[in-house]
Amino acid sequence: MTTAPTVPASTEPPHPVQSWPDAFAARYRAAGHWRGETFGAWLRERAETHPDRLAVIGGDQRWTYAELDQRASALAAGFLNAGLRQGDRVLVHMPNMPDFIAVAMGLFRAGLIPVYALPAHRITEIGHFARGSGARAYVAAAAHAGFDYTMLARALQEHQPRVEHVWIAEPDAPSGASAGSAPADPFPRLAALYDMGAAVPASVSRGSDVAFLQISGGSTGLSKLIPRTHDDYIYTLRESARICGLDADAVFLGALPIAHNFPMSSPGFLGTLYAGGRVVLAPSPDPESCFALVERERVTVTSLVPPLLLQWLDRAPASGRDLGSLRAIQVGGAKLSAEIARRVRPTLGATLQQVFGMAEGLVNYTRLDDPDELIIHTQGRPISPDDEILILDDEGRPVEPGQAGHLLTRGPYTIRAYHDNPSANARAFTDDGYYRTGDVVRMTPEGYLEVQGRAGDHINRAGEKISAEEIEDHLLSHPRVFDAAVVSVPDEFLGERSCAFVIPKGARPRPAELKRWIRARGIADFKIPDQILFVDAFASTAALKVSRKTLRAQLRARLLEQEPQAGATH
Ligand code: OOB
Repeated sequence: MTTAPTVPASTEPPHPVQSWPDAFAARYRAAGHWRGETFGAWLRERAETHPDRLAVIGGDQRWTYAELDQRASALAAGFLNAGLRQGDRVLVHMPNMPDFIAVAMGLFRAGLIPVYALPAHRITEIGHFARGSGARAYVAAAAHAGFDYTMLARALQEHQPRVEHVWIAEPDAPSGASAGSAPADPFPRLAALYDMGAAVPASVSRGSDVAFLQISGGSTGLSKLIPRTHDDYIYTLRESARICGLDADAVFLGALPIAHNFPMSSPGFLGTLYAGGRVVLAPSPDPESCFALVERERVTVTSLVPPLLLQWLDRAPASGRDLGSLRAIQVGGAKLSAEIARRVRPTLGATLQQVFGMAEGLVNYTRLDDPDELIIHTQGRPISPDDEILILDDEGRPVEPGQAGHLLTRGPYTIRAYHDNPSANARAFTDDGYYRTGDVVRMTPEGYLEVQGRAGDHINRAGEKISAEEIEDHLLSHPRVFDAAVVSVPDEFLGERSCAFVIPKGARPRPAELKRWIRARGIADFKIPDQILFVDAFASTAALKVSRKTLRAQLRARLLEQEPQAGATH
């Protein structure tokens, strides 16, 4: 007797979607926010209107709009020829290099979905994104800042066999040719795809399709994946470019890693290209290399996090560089102090623009012509008249005007759900679709937001978000750690740094050993605790009844009490 072969349950991971209730979608379309534009189509349109205008500059590459468009098409064809299918997810793990932009545009054109990782991410994070997104391919730079990404690619394929394809970009490889010496790894080179001239349509997507997955700052546990649609994201590009005064003469310097939502789209490199301007990519954000690029390329605008701004302010006067082309310096990602904000115009000769945004959506800007008072003291107001803002007390009631409370928001470019994550969605979104940002803010009489801090337990280290829980889990994996709690400590330079309280199990390990241990687990360097303190116990008798959140708050208070100077040391 024969039995029918058992069909394994489908293991196809879910396709990313993002949808707003019909009435909202209709409203956003009627208002002209969502226009059915797609990335692939607008790039082609720009390339046809001004083919010879410079679009992207980085390393020794200078690409016009026509060249960028051709490269996007060649990559789109190459990815599809290799066997990827429309809707497949592709991890993009690259520093600031022109290939990054060609890859993003090529994936859009092919209807493939980029998943953006930061250059600092390591195998643990990349594995998590690969699993969560069901990625079938990984595109990385060969090496950057002393790290070999081809090793990571090998480890990734070993652990995630679904990642069938890897392409490696060589920095400064001569265009259209593969790099000179034979690579030490088995992976195909991205540059080889540029040689395939196959014709592909400008776009195969609809405006309502998910264009890419961005990663969340990760306030609890590991980062979540954020599906953004062509319609919603292009709306932010169009409006951000307008609010920031970008046009065809704009020259944007990508100093922060452009995989991050801020330099990507607020207005970032995508907003600049959308406006027909020019993008200059800095390989590193350090002031000297950036100042040289500002002078050489006549940069008009850039985006920085507060600690980087501090370095720029310190080094600009003695740099001997002509920074006179700079019109606006955008600062965001973490709270900027008024003291520092005040120094921007006198020192850099440019208007400060504060930017308070999140990869989930909502972005606020101070406007370039706002009075100094608002530019220096607030984090701006929303992009859209249809951004809805709630500021609620702990019980969920609206606060009195001018009082601080929890910021919730919904609108034409704020997501309604994370990708494939019901438990996170239940926590992060209200029944009527508001996103709980986790930020505590107050609103000024002019309708501008002032960020007071975070309600949740994450550390905002120079704009890089670190989840306390994620690092505690890494510490707990060490055989000599009984318990651990990670808290944020104010830091003059970083804004916040991380401190891990550890209860040892038996003999106390050395802090350096614990740091090595965590690093060896393959996570981004910025997540390694800046400081490790050993304690015998966390709290007195009630310890078991204390929530992690309360515990972290107690430890933090204890630290600041014992070391009042903690806020002033590095
Ligand atoms: C940006 O995006 P994410 O997703 O890395 O982090 C979002 C969080 C916010 O919820 C807030 O806690 C913090 O970063 N944040 C700020 C801030 N800008 C962001 N806190 C105080 N002041 C600011 N100006 O960081 C991001 C995305 C788009 C544009 C700008 C920043």
